[in-house]
Amino acid sequence: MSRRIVLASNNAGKLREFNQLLQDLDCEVVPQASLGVPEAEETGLSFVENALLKARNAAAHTGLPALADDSGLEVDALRGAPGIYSARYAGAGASDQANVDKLLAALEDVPEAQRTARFQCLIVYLRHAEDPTPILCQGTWEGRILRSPRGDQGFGYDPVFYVPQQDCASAQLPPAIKNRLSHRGQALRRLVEVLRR
Ligand code: ITT
Repeated sequence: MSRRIVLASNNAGKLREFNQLLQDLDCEVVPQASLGVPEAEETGLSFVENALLKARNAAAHTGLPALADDSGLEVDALRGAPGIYSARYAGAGASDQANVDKLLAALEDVPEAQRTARFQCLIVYLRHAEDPTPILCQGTWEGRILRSPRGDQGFGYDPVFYVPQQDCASAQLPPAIKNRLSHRGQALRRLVEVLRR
C-alpha cells in the first residue's frame, strides 16, 4: 500500500508544482486543507523554522507524515528582503499582484547590475509530529528582478523573476522547465532521493 503524506501548504501554485514533481513517488500526497488542518502561524525567523512549524502542525492534526515548503525571494538591493516575509510583503493576506507592485516600486531606482535576486526553498519532511530527525532539503535559484511583469505561468513573483539561462521571466516558462530549474524542483528532487532509500 502506498504511504499517505499530508502536504502542509495552502498555496495553490505550490500545490500544483508539488503534484507535478511528486508524480513518480509511490505516495499519496494529500493537501492539508482537505483534511481540515488549520493554518500554522509562521513565527520563525528562518525558512527552516517556518517549514518545521508548518510540517509539525499538519502532522499533529492528522497523525500522518508531513511535508512542508517554506520559500521566498531574496533581493540583494533590499538586503535579502522580502525573504521569509515574501508571501506577506505588502501586508497580511496580500495578493501576488500587490507583492509584485511593492517590489517593483522598491527597486524603481536600482540599476540593472544591482537587481540580482534568488528564490530559496526549504522543504521539511517529518515522519510524525515529534520526529527528532526531520529531513531537510534546500534549493536555490539565481536570477534578477525585471522592471515590469512578463508571462502568466507560475505564481507569486514569477512574472518579475528573470531567468538568465532561459532569457525570459519564470512566468514565461512552461511548468516542466520551471520545475527542472527551480528552487522547489531542486529541493524536492533531493527529498525524493532520500525517501526512496
Ligand atoms: P504555505 O505556507 O501555505 O505553503 P505561503 O504562500 O504562505 O503558502 P510561504 O510562507 O513559503 O508560503 O511564502 C512563499 C512566498 O514566496 C510565496 O507566497 C511567493 O510569493 C514566493 N514564492 C515562493 N516560491 C515561489 C515561486 O516558485 N515562484 C514565485 N514566487 C514564489
